[in-house]
Amino acid sequence: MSNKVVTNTFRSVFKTVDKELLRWFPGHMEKGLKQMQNKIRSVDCLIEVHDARIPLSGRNADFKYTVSGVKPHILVLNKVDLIDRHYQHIIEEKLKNEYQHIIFTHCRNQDCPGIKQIFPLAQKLINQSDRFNRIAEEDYNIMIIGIPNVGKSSVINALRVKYLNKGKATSVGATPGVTRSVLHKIKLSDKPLFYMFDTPGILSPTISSVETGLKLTLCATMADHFVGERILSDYLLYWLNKNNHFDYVTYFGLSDASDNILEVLTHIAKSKKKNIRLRDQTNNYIIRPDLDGAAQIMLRAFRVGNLGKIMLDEDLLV
Ligand SMILES: Nc1nc2c(ncn2[C@@H]2O[C@H](COP(=O)(O)OP(=O)(O)OP(=O)(O)O)[C@@H](O)[C@H]2O)c(=O)[nH]1
Ligand SMILES: [Mg+2]
Repeated sequence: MSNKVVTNTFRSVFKTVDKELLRWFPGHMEKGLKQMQNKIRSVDCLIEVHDARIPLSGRNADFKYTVSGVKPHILVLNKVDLIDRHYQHIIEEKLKNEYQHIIFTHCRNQDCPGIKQIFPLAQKLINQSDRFNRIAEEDYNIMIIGIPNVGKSSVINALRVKYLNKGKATSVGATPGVTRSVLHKIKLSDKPLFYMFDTPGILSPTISSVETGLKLTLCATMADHFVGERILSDYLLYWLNKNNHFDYVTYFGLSDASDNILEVLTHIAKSKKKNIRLRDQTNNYIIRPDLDGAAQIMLRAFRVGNLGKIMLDEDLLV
């Protein structure tokens, strides 16, 4: 936390975003969902992966009706390295009526205790279940579901390294929509014979509010251009100020906190020497701060944790 004295008064609501943001369901998601539904009969356990920075926002509530319901179901809240540890217990309490089994993971850490818990818990739950139509089958299938870019493929790779001692079996990437081929079947263990299905990220066809959409985009579950990088960085600034997270002041070398995104982006552009050349009315070149480039720097800093450990749903937990 910054030790700067913060004297400003900040915005209490965020305005300016188009409601179009709330309608987002590209064709590949609809197709992916249908293929997941067709496969559900051959699944013994569902592992829903979500981003620990938004444990309440943007989980696809429709999974309850479309793929979930009768199979054992584990919620994995991934990227726990990016939130303050004390939130884990608060999140568990908040979600305990919806999910009986919640595990927090950090996929880039092979010693992560959460990664070690997933497979034993899945086996225990499957053994306790009657496996419905699959009682005679000797192989066990786990389906990994969730919205885009939360780390579904990373969870699969981490489990595979742990139990099969084999490297990456499925592609991982920083932008949403990396896994497109539906139901890529990946072996997890030989005895007993376990497979995992990787699936593409499926967002809700309608996102409940503009702020939920903005939080989802800040966590890179939707591409930035749906909102626009400047608006997104403005929402980030609004959220940080409103919730008293002022690490950004020190990180970017600002003299004080500010609620004015143009002021902040101009400062970032100047300090990082990000400029663009434009022509003025007399056709001469003029140099201006590259505000879009600065917005990208600000968003990246948030996403890798340089602006502090931030749990974007903290305002919903109180
Ligand atoms: N900080 C952090 N980043 C992670 C973690 N797990 C995954 N990532 C990163 O998150 C991004 C998305 O990971 P993927 O495993 O591709 O996510 P996915 O859910 O399979 O994404 P889609 O297939 O696009 O839906 C990548 O840049 C990963 O390196 C984690 O525990 N902590
Ligand atoms: Mg993937």
